[in-house]
Amino acid sequence: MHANRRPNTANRPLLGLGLLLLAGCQALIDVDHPLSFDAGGAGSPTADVGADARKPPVPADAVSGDALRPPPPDLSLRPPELDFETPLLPDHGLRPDPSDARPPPPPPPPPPDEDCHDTVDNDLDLLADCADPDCADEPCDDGEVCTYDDRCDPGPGTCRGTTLTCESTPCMLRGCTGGPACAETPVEANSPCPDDGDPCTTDRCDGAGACVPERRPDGAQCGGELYELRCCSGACVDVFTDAANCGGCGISCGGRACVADFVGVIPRVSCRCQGSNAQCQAIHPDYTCYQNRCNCLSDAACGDGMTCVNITNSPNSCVFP
Ligand SMILES: [Ca+2]
Ligand SMILES: [Ca+2]
Ligand SMILES: [Ca+2]
Repeated sequence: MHANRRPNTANRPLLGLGLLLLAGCQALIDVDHPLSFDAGGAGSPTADVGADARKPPVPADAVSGDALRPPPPDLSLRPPELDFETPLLPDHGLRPDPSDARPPPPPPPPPPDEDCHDTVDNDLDLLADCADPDCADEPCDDGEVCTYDDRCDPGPGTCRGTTLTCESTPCMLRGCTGGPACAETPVEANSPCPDDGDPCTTDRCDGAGACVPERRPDGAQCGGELYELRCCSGACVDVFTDAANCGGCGISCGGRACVADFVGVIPRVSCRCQGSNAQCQAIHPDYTCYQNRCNCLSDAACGDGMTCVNITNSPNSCVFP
């Protein structure tokens, strides 16, 4: 008996695998061209392993830049516009008010002009007051009371004034005030001031600043302790010899001589006469002529302040006190 031969189904998978390998090999054989790019396509490289794969290859320089450019973005995918105005969180009153924003600090102010009187370098050029040329000829104070119109001298860069000399005199005190004029203070009236050299004047301040010579009275001594030197009408005369002021001021001898000597300590001085009372009475009626000298009979015959001294057995004499 023959057993039925049944198809060997156990080998069918192997058969299928073999067909599949064969088809794959055929495909490898057909792909004998490099990958080609479809320049007119969407730009993405494609491997055409079908009928187009047999087209001649496109030269590399025929591929434009556009072919390599990525596709334009899809604007429909753009994110939504950001909203910066709407707070993301409630501010609960803590959000700063734009009106409270602090303004930017102002630029620093420029340095001030130079003040020429404060010893400070105000304009920051390292030169202060008169040392700063900005202060040239500007008023200043040199600290000297005897200068005035003080101004900054741009040469040395110092403050200089015009010198004023204020000299005092015996009867006027003068002092500087810082101005162009001296202050003047008169010395009290009748204060002594220097002798003017005339012995018959007394020099006194007049109370208005001047030293005024004042004539001394007649008969005032003008020669120290010398009795005979006396002031008469402002002149210092020798009453022992001056025929116009013989023995006293104003006693004129009328052209005759004036004679003088001493009787003890008493000066005896009178005009000469020659036996005529009239010669002596020309001086004053209270005269006589005795022993050839005019003889006074009373003080009235003498000068102011003088005394007619009676001298025994001798002509009398007018005597200064
Ligand atoms: Ca200054
Ligand atoms: Ca300065
Ligand atoms: Ca001054």
